[in-house]
Amino acid sequence: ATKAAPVLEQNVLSSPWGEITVGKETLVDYVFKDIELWSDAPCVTCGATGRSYDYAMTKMMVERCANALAGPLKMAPGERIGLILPNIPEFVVLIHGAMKAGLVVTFANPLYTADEVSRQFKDCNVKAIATIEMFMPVAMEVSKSLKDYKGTIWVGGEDDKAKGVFGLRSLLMADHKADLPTLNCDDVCLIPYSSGTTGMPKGVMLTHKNLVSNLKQVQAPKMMKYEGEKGKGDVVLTVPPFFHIYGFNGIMNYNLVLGYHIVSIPKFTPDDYINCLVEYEPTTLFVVPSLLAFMATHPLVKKEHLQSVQTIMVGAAPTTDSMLEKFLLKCEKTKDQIKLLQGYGMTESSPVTLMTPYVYPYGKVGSVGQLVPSTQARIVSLTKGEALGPHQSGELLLRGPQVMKGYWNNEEATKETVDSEGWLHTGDVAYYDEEHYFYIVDRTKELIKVKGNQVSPTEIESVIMEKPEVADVAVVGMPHSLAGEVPKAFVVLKPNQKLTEKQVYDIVAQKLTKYKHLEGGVAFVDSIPRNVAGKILRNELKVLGGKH
Ligand code: 4UW
Repeated sequence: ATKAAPVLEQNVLSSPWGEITVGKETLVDYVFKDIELWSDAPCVTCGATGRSYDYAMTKMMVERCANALAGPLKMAPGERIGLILPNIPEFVVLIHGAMKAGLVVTFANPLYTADEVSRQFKDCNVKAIATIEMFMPVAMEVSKSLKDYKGTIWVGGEDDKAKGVFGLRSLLMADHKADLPTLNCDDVCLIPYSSGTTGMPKGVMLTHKNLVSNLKQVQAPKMMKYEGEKGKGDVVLTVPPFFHIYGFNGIMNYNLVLGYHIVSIPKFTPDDYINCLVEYEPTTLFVVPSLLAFMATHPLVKKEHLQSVQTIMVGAAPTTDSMLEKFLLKCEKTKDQIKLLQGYGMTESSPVTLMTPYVYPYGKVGSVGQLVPSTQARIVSLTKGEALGPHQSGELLLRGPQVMKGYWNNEEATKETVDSEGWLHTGDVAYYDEEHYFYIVDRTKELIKVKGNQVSPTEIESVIMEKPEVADVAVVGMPHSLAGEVPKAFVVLKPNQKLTEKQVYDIVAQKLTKYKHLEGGVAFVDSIPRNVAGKILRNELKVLGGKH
């Protein structure tokens, strides 16, 4: 079942799983297209509070939300709305409601500082924000920096007209009627932020067509078990955030299309997670490697907790064979009893491009899988740029209908990332074997991944550079057993200036969210190694970092 597809000219590989039909559906229509088949089945449940909506209720709330946004909030098609929300059932309502109203959604990690959110929301000119009580202070502060701001939606809160606050409940209860626009599948509907191969986080423009194509690709008949099993009543427990492309499209939308019951928790705690395993008996878990490591190694997680689990999908950062094996040992199950699937993707590709098929040979554990349908790949040499054959490592290039339209307001970065032939330059180093299974071995881009979260070294560097004592700085990712990587800073001080490691740590901790903090440490050096073009030689620093 896993025969490689023929190699095309110039070592271009195509998917062994065929093609999808790229259609004209909009994301919200596609996601709820089969809802009559399971309208009274549970759709999305908060694993911490038990709050739950069935499919019919969710769809009705989506429609009312769209009308409220176009009505009382006066949001016009194409305008941006920013979500500052953890994984709660209302996330589904707000994001699909906004898209149904023709709005473009951008989402931020709710644990971001006001500075971080503000930078993103200003960049794409957000005109309304939706959030929960805990993050209202951030939302109100950020809203002051936004032009033509139209209002804040408070999930779980009441109207406060004087402050421009709309309670979600009262918006939905009022059942407003507005003129909703006719949507075009080529319209941008989502702008998540990614640092790409270099620099600060940039808005990634994804269209309905990009996102729907990817949903079709990951449901490829033959590649996945799911053919003919729709609506079977799977229960999915997921922690990866809905405000990241993997959580939003790869998990939320994917499971909505299939009519599955999505259980999530707004904040990971071992107790809540284990309670969900026991109470909901999930058949599928969506995880990142650090969560897999938690289950495999934490003494609180017992094999009895994992008895209902049939499939685990892991991705967003590298995981190891030995961690996968440790997990199976913990469950006392074989790979035939629990399928460990891996996927690889990027925000810039909606996100999935490589995935292990549901059935694959044991020896391929550790691979991120094969090309999903309608996707092509090339591996090009890092030095000369020529296309390489099997078992040769080089930069991974990808092409398919899921590749972004471009970066928001940044033509230069777009051109550097998606070339004139449509190839997405991933900045990841990979190779493939004879059966066209891919293996990620390294990264040429600057990106640091902490527990699956993106960390842009440029962003941390720019915060440290604000200190007058600092002459130069570079941040790199250092390997870490649980988080995968953690950031470490190399700082050059100006002559006769003093800063302690703690002071540098604190500068970052004040401005940026927790997973961006310098857990890899701070080292003071005489100079930062750079090439002739002034580009930081990060690999040299990584080697040095282990010694400092
Ligand atoms: N192994 C090694 C991996 C892997 C990886 C990603 O934040 P972004 O832009 O996007 C993501 C997307 C994750 C994802 C997509 C689809 C999927 O099926 C799945 O797993 C089930 C996960 O994280 O970061 C993109 C970068 O993250 C690294 C890699 O460097 C990539 O360019 N990355 N997945 N399996 N590294």
